[in-house]
Formats: sequence, structure tokens, C-alpha cells
Amino acid sequence: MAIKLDSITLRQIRMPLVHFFETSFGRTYERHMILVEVKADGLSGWGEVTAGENPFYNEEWTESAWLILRDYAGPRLLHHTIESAGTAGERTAHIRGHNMARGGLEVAVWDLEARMLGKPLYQHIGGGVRREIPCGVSIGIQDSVPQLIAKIETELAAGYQRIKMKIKPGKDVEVIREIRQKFPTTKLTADANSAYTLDDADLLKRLDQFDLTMIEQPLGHDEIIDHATLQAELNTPICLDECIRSAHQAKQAIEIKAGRIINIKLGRVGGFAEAKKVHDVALAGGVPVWCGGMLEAGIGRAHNIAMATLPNFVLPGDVSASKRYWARDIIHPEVEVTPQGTIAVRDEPGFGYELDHDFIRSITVREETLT
Ligand code: OSB
Ligand code: MG
Repeated sequence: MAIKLDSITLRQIRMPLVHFFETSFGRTYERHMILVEVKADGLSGWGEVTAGENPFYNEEWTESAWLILRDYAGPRLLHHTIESAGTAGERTAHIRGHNMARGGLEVAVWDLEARMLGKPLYQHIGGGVRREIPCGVSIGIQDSVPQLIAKIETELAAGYQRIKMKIKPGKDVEVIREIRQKFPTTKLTADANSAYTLDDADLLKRLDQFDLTMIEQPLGHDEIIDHATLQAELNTPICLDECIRSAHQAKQAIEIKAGRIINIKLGRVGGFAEAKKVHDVALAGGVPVWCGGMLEAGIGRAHNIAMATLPNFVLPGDVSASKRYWARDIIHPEVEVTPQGTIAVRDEPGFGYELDHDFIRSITVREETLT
């Protein structure tokens, strides 16, 4: 339906993680996210920018996202009538890159439109094939294998359906060997966050013996072709994360067999419209997808849950309970996981949870409204 935004409010919040999260590109102790509130017709829609605190996962970070939203993306949507949320992304598509900043705004417009229609967001984006989404967990690099084992035991006891371990050079083959020995039947995966090159092909081939469900983004963050070379030599399916930023890239990657699985992240592809296209391209190409995570607070988590109700999200994703990351989340109820390792989809209009406005106010370090 036609939407004309009256205002866009950016709020930067700070949330300490209950435990640091380590990937091949570094440790995160505290998240700085931008919440985007868009208003029209007396209603608000909300989005969360998934960029990291530093430009290490991709080129974006909190500071760049703030400036892109304030100076480029926001002004393109404010007071301009768009046909529907599905076209919101097109208004900012002239911006090169910065998909997470663009996406934080785009998903807010989808949430707003769902509320204008009185519908849950998952229905509005065309999802709803499942009432509960299957969940796995992503476990950061630990200081020792016993610590990693303890974490895995906790997550399996909570019901999670698969365990993803972060790896990096020096903390890969031998760690996974011990974990596989300890957990012979658990669905295990490994995520390298672009830490290797084709020169490491022999090392990566040694991972085949551990029966991993997949290995995620072993090679360069913007590398598709080398992944095809590597996949031809590996038995373990490669899952592409960082290098898939659009449906076009997903199509090319599938055509050249750069991977057999795709992790879709809303921010990385610039919002729901492009995420749905990536989903469709993967479905047509026989490639299953799952919902990735970026250590989101409640709004981002809720949007991920909605997305994971689309038909081709058949593998357990990285969307997990709020309490794994936060002492207190910005939504209520917080996101909880069933003993079967699923999250139940909620039927309230929009993203389905209440915002804890008092808490958000108390952790806001910067706020600006475009009118
Ligand atoms: O590659 O999936 C990734 C967190 C930060 C940056 C990149 C990644 C991750 C995760 C966390 O794996 C997933 C989650 O939010 O639980
Ligand atoms: Mg990843």
C-alpha cells in the first residue's frame, strides 16, 4: 500500500554481551546497534541495523551506517510516496554497498506496512509455511577445547538442533577432531568468516573426515569463483555467507557451483525484498537456505524469525534465544526457544513483540530525527 514517511528516527544503543563473541576477525564484547523508527499515519515501524562495531565482517560499521542513513538513505524515503514496502529498497539502490544501513531502513518500512494492514510481518512478507522455526546456535572461538565442550553441552541440553563452531587458522582441524569425538552424532558445522585462501585447500580437505553438515564462508569475503574451485575438491558442502549480497550474486554462485547452501542475512542483502529474491533464486536452483545472525537485539531477531518462515528456510538457522546474548533484551517477551530447539512464530501485527521503550531510552547514546 502507498506509504509516505513523516519522520525517521535513528537511535544508537549499546548492549554488553553476556559473554564475548570471537570470530576469525576478532572479539566483540559490546554491540552498538542503530534502531530505525519510521512513522506514517500515526503508526511506527521498526528496524535494526546489523552492521558490526568495526568494518571487519564486511565494510560497514555502526558509524558508517549512521551517516548513510542520516545523509543518504533517510532523505530518499522521507516525505516521498512509495507504492509499497517492496519498493522501499529501490529508492536507496543508487547507494553503492552499505546494504546493512539500507536494510535497517527497508525492514522498518515493511514492519510499518504490516502494522498499517494489521497483519503479522511474517504473513506480510509471504511467509508462514511453518509455525515454529528450527534453531541452531553459533558458538564463538573459545580459549580452550574443554570450554567449547561445556558450551556445546549447555546448548544441546537447551534443545538446539545443530551446533556451529567458529574456526580460524590454528583453531580448526584439531579442535573439530576433539569435538567430533566427543559428539559423534551431533549436527556440526564450522564457520571460518573468510579466514582461508585456496592455498589452504589441503587443510580444508582434512575437515571432510568429520562429517560436518557444511563449512561456511571459508574463503574471501567477496570471493565467489575460488569457492567454486574449492567446492569441487571438498565433499563437505560449502555454505556461502559474506559473498552473497544480492540475488544476482546468488544466481551466479549457484550456476558455477560455488556452494551447496546459502545463509541469508537480511542486512547483508539490504532488506526483505532482496532477501526474498535470494530465497527464490536458491529455491529454483535447488539450494537450501537458513537464516544467519549478526548478534541482533530483539528487533533484528524478530525480523529474522519472520524471514525464516519462508518455504526454503529448511535448515536450522543461527537465530537463538535472547538470553544467550543479553541480560535484558529490548523486546518483551524475549525470544525463547522450545525444548525441541524451535522458536514459535507470534501472530501480533508487525514483528510480533512489544518494545521495551524505557529500556531502549536508558541505553540510547545518540538520537536524531529526520523530519
Ligand atoms: O558469520 O554468521 C556469521 C556473528 C557476527 C558476525 C558474523 C557471524 C556471526 C554469527 C552469530 O555467527 C550468529 C548469531 O547472531 O547468533
Ligand atoms: Mg557466517
